Amino acid sequence: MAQATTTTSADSATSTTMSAAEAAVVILEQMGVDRIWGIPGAAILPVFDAIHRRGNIDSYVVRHEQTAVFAADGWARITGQPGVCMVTSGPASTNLATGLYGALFDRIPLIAFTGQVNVALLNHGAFQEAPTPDVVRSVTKAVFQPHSGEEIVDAVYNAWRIATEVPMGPVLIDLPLDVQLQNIDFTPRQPAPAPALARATDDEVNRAADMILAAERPAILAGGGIILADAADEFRALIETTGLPAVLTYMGRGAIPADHPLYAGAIGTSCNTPLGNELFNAADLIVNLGGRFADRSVGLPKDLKEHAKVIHVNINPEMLGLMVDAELGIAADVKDFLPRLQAALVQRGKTIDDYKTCDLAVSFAARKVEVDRRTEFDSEFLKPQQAIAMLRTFLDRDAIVTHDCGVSQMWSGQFFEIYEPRTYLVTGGAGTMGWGLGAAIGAKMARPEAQVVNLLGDGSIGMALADLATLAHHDIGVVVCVINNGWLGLIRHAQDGKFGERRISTDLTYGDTDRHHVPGIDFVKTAEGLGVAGEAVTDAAGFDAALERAFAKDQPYLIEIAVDRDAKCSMSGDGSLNSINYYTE
Ligand SMILES: Cc1ncc(C[n+]2csc(CCOP(=O)(O)OP(=O)(O)O)c2C)c(N)n1
Ligand SMILES: [Mg+2]
Repeated sequence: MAQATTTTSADSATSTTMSAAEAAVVILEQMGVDRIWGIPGAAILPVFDAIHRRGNIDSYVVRHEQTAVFAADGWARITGQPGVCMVTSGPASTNLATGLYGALFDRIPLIAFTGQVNVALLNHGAFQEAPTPDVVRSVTKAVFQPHSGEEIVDAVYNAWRIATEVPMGPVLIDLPLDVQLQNIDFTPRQPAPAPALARATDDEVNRAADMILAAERPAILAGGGIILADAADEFRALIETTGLPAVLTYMGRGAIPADHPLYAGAIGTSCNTPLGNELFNAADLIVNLGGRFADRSVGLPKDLKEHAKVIHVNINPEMLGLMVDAELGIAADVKDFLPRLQAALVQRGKTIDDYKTCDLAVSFAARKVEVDRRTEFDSEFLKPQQAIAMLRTFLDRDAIVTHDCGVSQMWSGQFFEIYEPRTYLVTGGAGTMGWGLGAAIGAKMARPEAQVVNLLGDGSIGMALADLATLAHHDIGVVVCVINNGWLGLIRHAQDGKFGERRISTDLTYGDTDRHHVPGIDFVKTAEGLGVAGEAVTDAAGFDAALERAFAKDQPYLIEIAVDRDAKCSMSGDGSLNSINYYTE
């Protein structure tokens, strides 16, 4: 069990006697926490009660624990600060595991509090005892189970430090009930200053610049690290000064606006643009800035190594060499690295005017329209591709969209253009169905003035339906757009492609309905029953009108979009970037 060690220094603040539960809340307040998401239960009540008595933190009850951790995650993706969720022991704590896993994968800072049985009852099979630390150890950055009131104080300060230290991640604090109730003399501490981030040496920067100059067709690949490091401005400056074409990973969306002339597209086995993959495949040098070389981004590493050398810059040394062996791997903060690389290239006399890849980028930009995917169809049923493209046109540039997992999400990865950092919230590593609604709740609370949409499939909303009530209960103006194809569509695609169209357990339709051509759950009635207004649409004109009504005021709203059940999605057949079937129907 990770036990806390004190890493903060005491200041001159005076000590006060209070319960350890209250001390935990005081520390959260000190860190600027003003809201939490959770569901109380007997084993965590002292902390909830301290929140109530002190009155400085708003507690938002949700309808399933996983929504609490997803909301904390969404909050953190917008603010850059840890979101906080709080649940009880046993099944409530194990319900957090999926959310913690996704946050660790995507390096999102959050802090989860769980209740636990009294210390003396640990390992005795008491009611709702779960081995929470063991359950979550491999899906958190750290886990604490304090066995004294003083250790709770250490744990909360250390959890905050660990969650926010780059690479960030989720931390869980498991609080035995009796320990929460212990009275302690509490003295607030000054949080320890954040450690300096890893920095490239001058030699590394120079070697990177020299490799770029020696390449014939270098391309810059931006990953999610650019977003997490708030380095989009530095990234754009590098691109604009040098004329190097930029391709983005799925997590890197927003690093440069999609309508920027030097944005060459997105790579991926499914969430790509054709040009992005084409440029990536044409490059003889890939400079990966803040990405992981995830399999769904780059396809098969051996294909990449056949045509390109690699420079890989990532703050997390564990990412270097994990998927792809780089000729030059640098563990560094991209925000520091980018301007230094830019200066090194400019110093070598290379700018946008004379850079040889400039022509390449411009020719790609010119071809953008030519090879762009089709978004208008004259078909009997509305195509999901068209609906997603329409949604993009309707929304503000800085609207936030969250996704779950499925073929609808892949269509969004292909058709939903992103213009600003921290507006495209996706469960990149985990691909979690049921995630997007919770993430949208956290995001909307972090940016109340923004349009926030959870765009997802009918299977995915099925995993989060109860938390439509959370939108209604707390009046959170998230608009949920359900692409209803009546399938676990992505899996059906896989059955069609690889298992001879043997479609087992992927058809979600049942019963008879005259509402439209996708029988099954009536999502509008369900939403209304939970207190959220909504409407179902079946064609483009209807969808446009529904969007107008949904965004006419800041309100929770659900639009069920009944789409062509047979629409085909372009994606890779064998996991490589070279085998994508590009459908135009
Ligand atoms: C929690 C979870 N369970 C299972 C999966 C596997 N999975 C990926 S996509 C998918 C189907 C998604 O269906 P839907 O939300 O309707 O989206 P569609 O593919 O039809 O657009 C499934 C079952 C997953 N990603 N997450
Ligand atoms: Mg579906």
